[in-house]
Amino acid sequence: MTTRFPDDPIYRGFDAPGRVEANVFDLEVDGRIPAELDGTFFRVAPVPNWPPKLGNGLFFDGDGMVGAFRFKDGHVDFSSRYVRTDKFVAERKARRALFGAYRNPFTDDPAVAGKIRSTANTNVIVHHGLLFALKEDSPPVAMRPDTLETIGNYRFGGKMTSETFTAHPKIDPVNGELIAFGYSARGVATTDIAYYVIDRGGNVVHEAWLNAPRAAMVHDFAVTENYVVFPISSVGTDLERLKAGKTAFHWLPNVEQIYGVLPRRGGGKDIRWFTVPTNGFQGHTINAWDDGHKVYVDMPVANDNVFWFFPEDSGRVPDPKSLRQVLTRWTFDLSAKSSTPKAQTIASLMAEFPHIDDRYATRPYRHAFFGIYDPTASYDFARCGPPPANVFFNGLMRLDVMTGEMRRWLAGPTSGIQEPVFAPRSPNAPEGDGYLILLVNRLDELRSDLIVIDTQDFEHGPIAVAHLPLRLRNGIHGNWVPATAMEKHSDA
Ligand code: V55
Ligand code: FE
Repeated sequence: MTTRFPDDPIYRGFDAPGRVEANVFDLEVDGRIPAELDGTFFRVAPVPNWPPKLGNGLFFDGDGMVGAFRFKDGHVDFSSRYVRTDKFVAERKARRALFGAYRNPFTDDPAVAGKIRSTANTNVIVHHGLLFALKEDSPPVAMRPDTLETIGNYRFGGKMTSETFTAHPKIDPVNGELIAFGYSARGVATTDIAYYVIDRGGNVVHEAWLNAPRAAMVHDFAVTENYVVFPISSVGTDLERLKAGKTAFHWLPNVEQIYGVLPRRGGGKDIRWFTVPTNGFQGHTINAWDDGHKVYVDMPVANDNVFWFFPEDSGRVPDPKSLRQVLTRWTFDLSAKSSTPKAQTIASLMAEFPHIDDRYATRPYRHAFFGIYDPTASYDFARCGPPPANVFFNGLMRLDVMTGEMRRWLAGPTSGIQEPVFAPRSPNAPEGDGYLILLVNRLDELRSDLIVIDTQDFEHGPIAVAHLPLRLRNGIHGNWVPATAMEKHSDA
């Protein structure tokens, strides 16, 4: 059995699967790591352990490798571990891939039939003292935040019966609640959505079941003080295509955008569906809030299918140059009869991986941070070769959503960036006053650096560069977790 990955750009260059689990104590630093940063930047990347069972795979299907950067007293220590998912354990024993195509259990080896398929590769959060590695097709996988040791599949004391749990739950900064949902909650391609509110101690305190108008990907959602909003995407799925061994998802070219608005403690019958006649590709929620009657949701919406690896049935994928994205503010007016939300443009550009000052999550806010792709920025093809096929962002943006003011920083002609997270300067610092922490891909050296940017001196670039002696493949999501949020839990 060969262990060579296919000759496919998704497994080449910067995004070759590194598969290294590491401990690097006290990274070498140029500049100054702020001494007041006391906490951990957790992030997760898909890093496939095995060549794909069917000969080809997707970036989204790699095994989750969690990285932790611990900041303390002006120093930063790094460690990384694969999440020991059921998939990881079974495949390591077999020394080959047993799970088949992305999100398609019909393509699996019979030896793993019925097993939880989580790759745990999409996001990592800390709640009630546990670290959760998340994949939207499965329950969370709990880990110990201090050692990155895997505890196992987690169902909140058995109270979460959904088969799935989003990679984008939200934490209410006021009461510590974890607000979450699972789609395809009663199995692949079902329209069931399970909705959960989990208190700060990890207890399920509210549950509702909804029936979505179509079976489609629901990657992110929005939470306010009093409401939640589910964008039901135009990336559809169905059982027939799964059984036929086609890609699990495909772009639905001629459909409406759908958004479901539910009171935060509402039941299934309380959902109100809104539609937008023009199709769109919904990106990540920036933030959301409400004033009692109106619910506001800020998010990027693109004019066409961003997921080129899930083409529409005709085979068409848009030319990347034809993709246009608008940072949109939706207003859902619950006191009006109209079932179409109002759309306002905050800014028009390719900006994604939004992070805000989490102390303002679910409430009115002003500052947001993004990765951007600036097509006019210079790129050193001679030294770097083609940019990574999976993800390529070449700069950062700080956006004031009140005034529309944008400040940018470009990573330079030999670098790409990964998702930035925000850490406040101090617990009582004003909104957005603090640091951005992120990985920079050195595409010429095939090596990673961790950088820290002061948000008050944004265009200046890094105040600290922590050098890693290895390459960390493009990741998906991560979070800054202050040391105070890491208190021990009885399960851990
Ligand atoms: C996304 C990522 C995923 C996935 C579904 O960015 C959606 C969106 C890393 O895996 O499985
Ligand atoms: Fe995401």
